Amino acid sequence: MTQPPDLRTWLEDVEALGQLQRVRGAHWDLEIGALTELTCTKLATPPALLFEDIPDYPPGYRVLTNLLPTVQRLALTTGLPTDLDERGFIAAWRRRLGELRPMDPVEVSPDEAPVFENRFEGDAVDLTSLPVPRWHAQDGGRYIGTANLDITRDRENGWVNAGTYRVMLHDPRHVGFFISPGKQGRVHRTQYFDAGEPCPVAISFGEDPLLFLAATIDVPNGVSEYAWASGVRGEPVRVARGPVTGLPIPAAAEIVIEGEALPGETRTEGPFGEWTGYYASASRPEPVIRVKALYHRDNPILCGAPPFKPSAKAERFCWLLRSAAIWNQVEAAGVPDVQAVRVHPAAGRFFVIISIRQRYPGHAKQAAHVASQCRAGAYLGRYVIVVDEDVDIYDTDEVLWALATRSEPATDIDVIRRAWSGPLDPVIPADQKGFNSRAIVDATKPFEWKDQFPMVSVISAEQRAAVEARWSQLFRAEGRPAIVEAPAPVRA
Ligand SMILES: Cc1cc2nc3c(=O)[nH]c(=O)nc-3n(C[C@H](O)[C@H](O)[C@H](O)COP(=O)(O)O)c2cc1C
Ligand SMILES: [Mn+2]
Repeated sequence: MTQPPDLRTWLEDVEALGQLQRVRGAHWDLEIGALTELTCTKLATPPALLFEDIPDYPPGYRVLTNLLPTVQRLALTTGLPTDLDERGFIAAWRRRLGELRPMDPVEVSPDEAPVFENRFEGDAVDLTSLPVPRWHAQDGGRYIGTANLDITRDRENGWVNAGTYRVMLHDPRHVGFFISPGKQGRVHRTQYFDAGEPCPVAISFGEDPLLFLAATIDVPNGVSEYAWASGVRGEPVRVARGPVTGLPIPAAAEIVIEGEALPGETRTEGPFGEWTGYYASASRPEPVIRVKALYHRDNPILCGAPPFKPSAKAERFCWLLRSAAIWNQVEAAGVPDVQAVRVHPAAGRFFVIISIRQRYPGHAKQAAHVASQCRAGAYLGRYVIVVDEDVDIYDTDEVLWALATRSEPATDIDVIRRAWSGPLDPVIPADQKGFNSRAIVDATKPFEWKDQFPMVSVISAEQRAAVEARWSQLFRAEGRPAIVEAPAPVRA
């Protein structure tokens, strides 16, 4: 029987792709974080980094970072062909999302669950036994959870959510977790706290990257990320029942904790270098988890996805997946003729571009407002730019050209006020966080006179091909002759 997919089978596949880099001897205190940021930023194809022999820890205890910054690894993880480029991936993923049918995970017995290879309960729990990195220099502590699943259950109807919400180490048996208002795990936690009850939580810190990916994007309300990931794979994910909370945990997770958060019990969380490129949420009192049990595989691998400024590309997978999700949701809302959607990689959620073929008055406005407020686009957005179909939205220069020449600020910018933001928004002052505003910019040709809009002056594809062929000497990168002459006419 082939081995069920987990992080270790994924690593074998990534190694076969030639995208795994082992690193020995890097320190958990800032060095692993710095190597992660710099490889992501500087290398065209950042490899997954598997840190071994981490000082102060047993040699087999490892940290894995840079899981998904390449389209190939994203395709591998989602079961799509690995030769797709960015556009091809978005198109293929959009189709997969459209067809996706969630499927129940399968529960396996504890002895079939490698996560229980090592078990610690009560006083025996020591989270400092794991090589938890300090990722960025100004972080308020060591963050064990950056590529994790925070697993909770709806107190009223029992559905299970798994979201990636960061987890900070307070001491060997306590962690803090930060969930932005509005996220599904936050709603679950609040249900227990409102009832004056402890909220049971299980957290996995190293798992099949398909589960991690599911936990970072907007799986619909009421749908468990386990069911969603099972649907993506077309095969049920294997879960085991957590002995303390009864919550399902990934059976082959590398590291899992179980515990509870008590209403009213908080400790200072943060600051933490966030995906916006800032420490915007600073530090605040946040709920604490009293950890009652720790399980891990032999030679566990702690996964890390520390965020950096968006241009570092560490969260590129999020922008690609989100582009496809917004596109599908705009179409599902009934907006026709959407040509493309792009969450811009330099700014992430803050900057969304959408191109349409205008069919009727108001079409552009409709597309942009829906893109700004659909589930995948609503949280922490800022600008939505809508352009015509002749503008290539993968070329930022083209987008800025359209913005500069087809929008008239006095009439083409709408502002939506009091939209869904949160503590991470850098430009909102600390005492006003929660809401922000959105600019919806219509950079399409005005519908009423679009057919009379000034003609675009650009060489046609036919003329360009003909001229480039006839004058090929002139377009050589190197070795251009001193004088380029028209070639002799071809005689019949
Ligand atoms: C690497 C990474 C770290 C994240 N950390 C947090 C976090 O600390 N808190 C938070 O509220 N959302 C965080 N997010 C965003 C959520 O994971 C995302 O909004 C997800 O959809 C939440 O799950 P939910 O839809 O089940 O609420 C993070 C995303 C990524 C990719
Ligand atoms: Mn969810």
